[in-house]
This record gives sequence, structure tokens and C-alpha cells, in this order.
Amino acid sequence: MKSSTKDTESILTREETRTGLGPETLKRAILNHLFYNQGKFPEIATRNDYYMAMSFAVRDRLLQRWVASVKKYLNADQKIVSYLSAEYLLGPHLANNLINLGIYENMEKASNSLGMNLDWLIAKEQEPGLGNGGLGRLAACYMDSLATLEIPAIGYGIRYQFGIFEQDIKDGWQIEDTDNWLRRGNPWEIAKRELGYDVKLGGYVQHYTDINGKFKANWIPGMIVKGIAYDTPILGYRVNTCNTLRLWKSEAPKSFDFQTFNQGLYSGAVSDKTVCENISKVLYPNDEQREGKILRLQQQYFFVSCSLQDMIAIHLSQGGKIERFYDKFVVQLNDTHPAIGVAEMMRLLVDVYEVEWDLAWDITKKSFAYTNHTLLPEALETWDQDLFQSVLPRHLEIIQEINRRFLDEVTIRTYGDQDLISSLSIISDGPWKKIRMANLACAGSFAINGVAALHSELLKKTVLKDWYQLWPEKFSNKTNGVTPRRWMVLSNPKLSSLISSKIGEGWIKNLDELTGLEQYADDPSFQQEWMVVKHEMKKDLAKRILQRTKIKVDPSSIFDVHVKRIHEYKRQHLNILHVIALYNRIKQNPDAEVVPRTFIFAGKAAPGYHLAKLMIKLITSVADVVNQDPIVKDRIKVVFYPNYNVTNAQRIYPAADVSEQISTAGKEASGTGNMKLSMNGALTIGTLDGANVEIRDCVGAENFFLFGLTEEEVQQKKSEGYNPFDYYMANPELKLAIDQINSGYFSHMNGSVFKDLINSLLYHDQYLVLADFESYVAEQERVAEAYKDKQRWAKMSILNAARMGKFSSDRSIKDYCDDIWKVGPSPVELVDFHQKTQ
Ligand code: 26W
Repeated sequence: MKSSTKDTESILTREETRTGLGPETLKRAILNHLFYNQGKFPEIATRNDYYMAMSFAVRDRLLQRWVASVKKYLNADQKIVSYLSAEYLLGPHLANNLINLGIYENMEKASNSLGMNLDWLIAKEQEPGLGNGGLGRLAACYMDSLATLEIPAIGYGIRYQFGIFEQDIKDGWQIEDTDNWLRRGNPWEIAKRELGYDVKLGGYVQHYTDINGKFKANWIPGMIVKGIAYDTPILGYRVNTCNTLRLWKSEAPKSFDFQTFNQGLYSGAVSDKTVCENISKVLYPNDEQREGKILRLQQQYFFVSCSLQDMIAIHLSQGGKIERFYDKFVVQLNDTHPAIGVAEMMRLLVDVYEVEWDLAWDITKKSFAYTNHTLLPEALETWDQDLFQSVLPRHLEIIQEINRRFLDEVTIRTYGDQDLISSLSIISDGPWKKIRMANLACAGSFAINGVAALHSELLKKTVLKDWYQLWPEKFSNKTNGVTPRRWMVLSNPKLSSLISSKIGEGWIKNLDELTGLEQYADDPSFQQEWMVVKHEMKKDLAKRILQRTKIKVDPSSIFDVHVKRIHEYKRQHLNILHVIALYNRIKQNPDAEVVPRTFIFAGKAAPGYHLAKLMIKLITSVADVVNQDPIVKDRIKVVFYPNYNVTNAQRIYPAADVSEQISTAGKEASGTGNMKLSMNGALTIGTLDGANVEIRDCVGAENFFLFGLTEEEVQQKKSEGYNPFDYYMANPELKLAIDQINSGYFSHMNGSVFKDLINSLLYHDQYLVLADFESYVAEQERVAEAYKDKQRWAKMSILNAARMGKFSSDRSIKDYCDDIWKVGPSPVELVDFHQKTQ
């Protein structure tokens, strides 16, 4: 260790000349990679070759900082944040790293001098879509903020070979295609072939008493999988801290089992390899819908076991004592997907490190903290006990023991309150026993949080009510945030420059400084500049829309944007019903004054979610009719932009005038798209749901279009016996819209296409779409009215951006650090960063 410190230092100084940040050095680095890494030269190199060479050149610069960071974390008596997440929706790395390194312009020069256009090369990157939506993207924003705030952190997850499917639209329907993102190689990851852990699965447990008379368990697995670490360096913004995202790939321990082979069972031997590799093969495309499949449980256990073994190995290698694990790591559970970690930690401590049960439980409870991201009952993870036992027989025993002791404690504390006992139990009673992962997470964690103020309150009142009653001190709120680096600087460079021209660049690291813009909100020339930038971004998006969908849209119309996963609770159908109502107003009165609007939808539907897929078909069907109708005269256009992902989100947010955040109150835990849109100057039309409530508080009620029932009113209405049919009968515009859908007006007179959607609205309508329709339409009229007054709109837009400081993920991470993790910054020394960018 001692001598290597010196070696590393000298490497770092020597390498500094190689990893300089000036345009000439960058150009040389690109050419070097082209020659020596890819065996290519400019005459034959493709754009992709250049993309790879440039990425390797950038990665060298990250690695230099990464080595310094890792070295610091290993040497210092430094606590490390361990973020466990089954999903990371990172988006492309190249441009983001250029920004964080501060070499965007220099790289532009370098690529120009090579006859390459930087934007083309950036566009070559296949984005790692290792997540479904909000939860995965939040993890990615948090990794950026952790590094930027110089907090030592490791993100652990799964290196899915296939990420979230690619969406295409055929005949108006969603078609899924596999996301083969690794096809052309991934220059951002470093495989640590030597760093692997064995993970047992299946089999059975033997019990015995050892020579000291101690009761012991021996788990004989049905199979063993090896987890191999793939590290991606995550650099902070203009700092030397470069953290690690460590994703595990599953492999067979040996290439195949020779014993089976020798017995002539070749296919059996090889299938073992396939079974092992399957574990990290594909991301489940479900969002808020649990999938009780064996493979999903295997995935969760696989990555959590590798990660905990890795943390313990790091801790022990530094001379740490197993009993003081929590001095080295604090483990944050991103929803219940990694909650099996609580039982795995107990297994490692008790079975492997032979720690006494009570001490092991104490260590575990001091190590874990749990974030809940959803209140939807269908998303709360449970596993059939039989299925669970077939995959994790030893963990079932451990959970039973945790539960037995835990319920004893509850019994005493509640004086035997049976309702509380059965609601807190980790294993549900009844004939079909289920393991409740949220209960396991709550029991095994010292902290529990929701992701927006309203959501955290509702957690305490509903799904986690009984936990709150007994352990109020564990609960807190940590409102989500998003990184302004990706969501402003990178995706909206023009708006960012305009902002910086007025208030300097401090806002990029300290988003509260955006309030400095407020003084310009009434300034006509600033308003003008602001709206010019907005218009430019709308023109760019209009071009892409034309390319991708063949629909021509007018950049001076209102760009009304509804982009997120397709889900009934997010109510894309409410939006489309409003579109139909507007259309009918025009049809009934062709000269009606309608402020021109382009309704832009984007989002993926889970492949097995019938009604969500039908909503896409409805949107595209309405688009086909409305966009062609000569009477409409282009006053309204409807676009479904396919394959919503991070790359496309970066193009859409900057061009949005209106942000649709119209979920049923009480259903959207937080939302983060709402924050990104508002930061980019879009005005929200929304319900009092999730973080909308806080956004409205910050931007001011006068700069937010509010409609709809509150969460309490929703509950009230439901308990009174809500009848959607009454609303249908009472509102002629609503009735007409629904009748038209039903009659086949939008589907070549084949009314049966949408019958399931219509039935769900008229006879169930769990999400109160019809109840909120009237107030939504009325508020949309106010939106149109406001847009007509250009100055008023510009002011509202500026104020929205100016008041978004709170919603930086830097603020969220600071809150986690101060209240839960108790970890502070640990700056990494390297070189004078800014001098080197010249
Ligand atoms: C087991 C199936 C499953 C898969 C994913 C259940 C639940 C999930 C996620 C928790 C869904 C999700 O992404 N939730 C979103 O988390 C965001 C980040 O906190 C919030 O902003 C969104 O409101 C919430 O829907």
C-alpha cells in the first residue's frame, strides 16, 4: 500500500501531460485512440470510430480523477454512500462529461480540426436506458449531484444487456423492439474481470450443530452465479471527484460444467451458462406494476448480494471490523427492489461472519435507509412465499426469524394489538403467504422517506401509517430534484448562456442563484431575448417532429407537452379528451377563436398494459383525424413523438411552453419531469399532486395553472360513491367526445377499438378523469388566454425558471447527507482544474 501511493502520484503527474484538456492535446488523444485502440486511421475511420476514440480520450481524463478519488476514499477514514438501485436511466455520457470536465468548446475545436462535427459524434452514442422512468432517472441525477457535491459514493446496480425497449409506432400502435445498446461496444465502462462474487440461488438448507454446540445453517445452492463488476466513472461538475457506478453482469462460474459434459448431457451443461447469463440480460419494462416472476427476484437478489459482498470486502480490506460496517457505508434502498438486502446482510453477518443474531440485527438496522417512491397498491412488491423459498430458501428462514422477533417487540409495544401486528408483519397471514418487501425494508432501516412533501405525508397516513405510529422518528421527507447540468446546461445551452449573461455561472452549482433573474422578469428586452431562445428551441423540435413523424407543426403555436410513462393515473386520456373538445368547438364553429396549439405526447407503455397501449392508439388516432381536417386549418396539431428516452427528453423540454402534470391527486409520488420543464421556462397546468404542490408554492400561484380535485376531495368523492356516468351525462362536450370515440369517428368507423378504454372511463374511472374534465378544460382556456399576452407569458416563464432553485438534485442530496447519511464532502486534490482547460 505505502509504496503504491508514491507510484500512483507519479503516474498522476506524468499522465497529466497526456490527459491535458487543451484542443491540441485532445486532438492527439483522439488520434491515438483511433490508431492504437481501434486500429483505424482517418481515411477509413467511420463516425462511430471517431465517437469511440473521442469517448476513450474523455474517459482517460475521467480515470485520472477517478483514480485520485478512489485512492482518497480508501485511505481516508471516509464514510461512503452506497446507493442501491435496480435501475439507472443515465442517458448519453459523452456530452455530459464534456460539460462536467469543462472542455466542450475545446473538444469542438479538436473535432473540427479533424474534419468532424462534434454534434454528429455525440449523436452516435447509444444511450444506456437501464431504467423505466422516474425512479431510474432520479438515481442518475443523484449520481451526478453526489459527485458534484464531492460526496464519496458508489452506485450499485445491474448491467442489463438489454435496457428499456425501443418504441416504434406502427398503424398508431406501440411496437416494442429490443434495446441492443451494447452492440457497438460501450467505451464508458471498465470490466473488472478479477472482481467477481459468487451468488447462490435455489437449493435447500441443512441445519447442524457445530463443535461448540452452536446452531448452524448450511445453504446448499441449486446453482451458483458469478457477478462481474463493470465500473462507469461518474464525474462531478468542475470538481475532481469522480465516483463509481458499479453494475453487475451475471455469468456462469465456469464456461460450462465439464462433469455434465462428460456424462453426455451437453445441452444441460450449456444451458446452465444460459440460465446464469439470463439474470442480467433484460430490464423488466414494468413501471408501477409488480411482476411476480422468479427471474425478477433473482435479479434483485443477484445485484444486492454482489454489492453487499463488495462493500464488506472493501470495509474489511481497510482493516475495518465487521461490527462497524455502518461506519464505512450507509446503504440507501431505492424503493423496495433492493430490500432483500436486509435479509442478505443478516445472512452474511450470521452465517458467514458468525456474528450473533442480535448484534447482526443492530448492525443491519444502522446500515440501511429506505426511500419509498409510490403509493399505488399494485406497485408494492410482495413475493409468494413458495416462489421466494424456491429461489432463496435460507433467506426465507432468516425473514421468518426476523419477523418472529420483530413481532414479539411489536406485541409488547402495542400491548398485543392484533391489527397492528398483522399489518406490520413481514409475512402476510392467510393461506397464501406473501413476503412484503416494504415491511422488510421498514423493519430493517433506520430511516424511511417519501419523495415529495405531500407524498411523505400520505405515506404516514396510508400505506405506512402503522409504521409511523410506532416509529415516527424514522420518517422524513426528501423532495426529489434533478440535475441542472444535464437538464439545463447540456440540453438547453442557449437558455443557459442567456441566464449566465445576466447572473453569471454560479447558478449551475447553486441553483438558488436563479432568483437573480427575477429582477429581469419585467424587462421587455430580456423578455424578448428569452422568448427568442424559446422560439429557437421550438423550431429545432419542429424539425425533429417533421423528420420523425412527418407532421408539420408551427413553432409559434403553443407547445403543450405531456411526456412521461403512459399510465391511467397520469391521465393522458384527460388531455386527449380536451383535444377532442377543442376540435369539436372548431368543427361546430369554424371561425371560433382558438389559440393555435401543438399537443405533444411521448412515453412508453408497459408491453403488458393493455389500457396504456390503447391510450397511445387513441392519441395517434385523434392525431390522424385532427391533423388532416381542413376545417381545423392547422390551429391544433397532435403529435405522438415515438421512443421517449433521455435523449429525446433533452430535445423536448427546452421547447415546451406548457407542462402537463395532470395526475389524479395523491397518485404521483413526486414527478421530476415537472421540475425539468419548469426550469426550462414551461408553465405548468397541474393538479395538487406530488411535487407540483411545492413547485406551485415556489413559482407562485399566479404563475401556475391549477385545476382538479385535491387528494382529500378525491377520497371524499370515492367514499360518497363516485359515478363517472353522471359526469358524462352532465357535460355535453365530454359526452360528445366520448360518443365520438365510441362511434369510431377516430378509428375509421370501427367503434370497438376503444371499447375497453371507454368502459373503464364510464363505469370504473378509478382515476377520476371525468370528475376533473370540466375544471381542466376551464383552466386550459386560461392557459390560451395567457399565451395571447406575450409579455405576461414571458414574465411567467422567466419567473418559473427563476424560482426553481429548490428542485436541484444538489439540494436533495444535501438533505439526504445532512439528515440521513451523515456524510460530508471530501474534496479530491489533483491539479488546478481551470488552468488546465486552456
Ligand atoms: C415492481 C414494479 C415497479 C417498478 C418500478 C414498481 C415501482 C416502480 C417505481 C417505484 C416507479 C417509479 O419510477 N416511481 C416514480 O419515482 C419517481 C422518483 O421518485 C417519482 O418522481 C414518480 O412520481 C414515481 O412515480
